[in-house]
Amino acid sequence: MPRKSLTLYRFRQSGHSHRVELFLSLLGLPFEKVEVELGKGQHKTPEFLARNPFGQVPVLVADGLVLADSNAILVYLASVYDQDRRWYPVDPSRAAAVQCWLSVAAGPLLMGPGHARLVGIFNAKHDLARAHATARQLFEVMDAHLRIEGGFFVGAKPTLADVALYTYTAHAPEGHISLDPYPAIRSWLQAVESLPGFVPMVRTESRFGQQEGM
Ligand SMILES: N[C@@H](CCC(=O)N[C@@H](CS)C(=O)NCC(=O)O)C(=O)O
Repeated sequence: MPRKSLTLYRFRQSGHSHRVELFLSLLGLPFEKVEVELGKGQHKTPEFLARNPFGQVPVLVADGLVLADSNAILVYLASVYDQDRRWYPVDPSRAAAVQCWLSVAAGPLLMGPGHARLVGIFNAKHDLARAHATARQLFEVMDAHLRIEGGFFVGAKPTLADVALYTYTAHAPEGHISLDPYPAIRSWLQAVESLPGFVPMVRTESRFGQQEGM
């Protein structure tokens, strides 16, 4: 297995950053963390924009190779370090199923629970009602899928789908979204949290406070 020097540019409250940090940890890969202070605009400096013109975290530098976009980074890490391809299956139908959930993580998971959380913790100007409606629709689909599929999103073992979906689902209560109505999602969160190498993302105080069942 190639041993590269890995540097992760991240922000501690960024779920996209945590997604990558979680996978590095699940793979048992040592890496250096560089905190990018979004509040101070460090992601919009010429130096950072040279690494990612979108001015967003995370960015991973692997032996000089600069990679942006959390899901692209997950695919890269799985392709290089998981020789058995357990996390990103070679089988076309399973690979497509994983890719489908990566798209969900970049779409409704961000627009729903992700945006609601930004309202809760940073008072962001997103439409909260719309974010809540998106989250409700998404979590109903995810919960129903998990009831049929069993333990994880694509089969009985964890894949990149679970890594990509974990953080913004687990932190949905920070956006005033209860996970109480979704028992299959709650069991799945526990299953991810039980994986060897699991690391949590820091909980952030939300303007909605902590409520029962959240
Ligand atoms: N598609 C990107 C989205 C990354 C993203 O939205 N990062 C946020 C932090 S969670 C960010 O850097 N926001 C600052 C900005 O967009 O200016 C990914 O998956 O990495």
